[in-house]
Amino acid sequence: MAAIKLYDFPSSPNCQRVKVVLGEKKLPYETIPVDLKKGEQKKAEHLKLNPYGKVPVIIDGATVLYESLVINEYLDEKYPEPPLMPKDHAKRAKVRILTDYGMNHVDVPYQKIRHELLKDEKERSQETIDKAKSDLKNLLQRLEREIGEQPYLAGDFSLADAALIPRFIRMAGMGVFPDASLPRLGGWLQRMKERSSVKAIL
Ligand SMILES: N[C@@H](CCC(=O)N[C@@H](CS)C(=O)NCC(=O)O)C(=O)O
Repeated sequence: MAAIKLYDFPSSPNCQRVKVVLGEKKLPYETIPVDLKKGEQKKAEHLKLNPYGKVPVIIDGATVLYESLVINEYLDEKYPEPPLMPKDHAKRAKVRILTDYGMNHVDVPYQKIRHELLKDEKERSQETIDKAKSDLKNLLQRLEREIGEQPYLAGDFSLADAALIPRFIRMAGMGVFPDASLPRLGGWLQRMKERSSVKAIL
């Protein structure tokens, strides 16, 4: 079996979530670097693979795919061992709801913090950062409740955990974790960091 090709930029969270799934499934893959800083993702050659001009892209035999969440669902369906989605339909839907929540519903404060931290230190507004962090922590309470006493977001390790871990690693870097109001998510983050698929992206 030819190795899957992954068009990659190492610090890209969108590429990292695909690498977590490749790692969980122990699928061999070859990375093809795309230098986002040089704009290689907008070159005609890359646009033929991904019309959005972004990474990740995977090539698996004759199949070319982009969009990290779609890639991960494809990998789970094509390479079912170990399964990263529950069998039960309602639980599968729940994995998608948690993924959507962690990707989209917490995005505004998350991006606000990122945006501020990208500025020169003297141009940053600490007030904006503090407010966005507080909003983000409030939104994360939903996931804190969802995980409850379970080891992973939807029970067993699933595509929801793979989808959200790159973002949570960044949140920890922003000082959102550890936080006394989010002890279960803090525990989850630690458990995730112990998985070899996640260690590979740290
Ligand atoms: N929704 C896409 C987002 C992909 C994305 O935004 N990738 C970033 C890297 S993390 C990228 O290629 N940015 C370069 C650009 O937009 O020009 C996915 O999940 O794959």
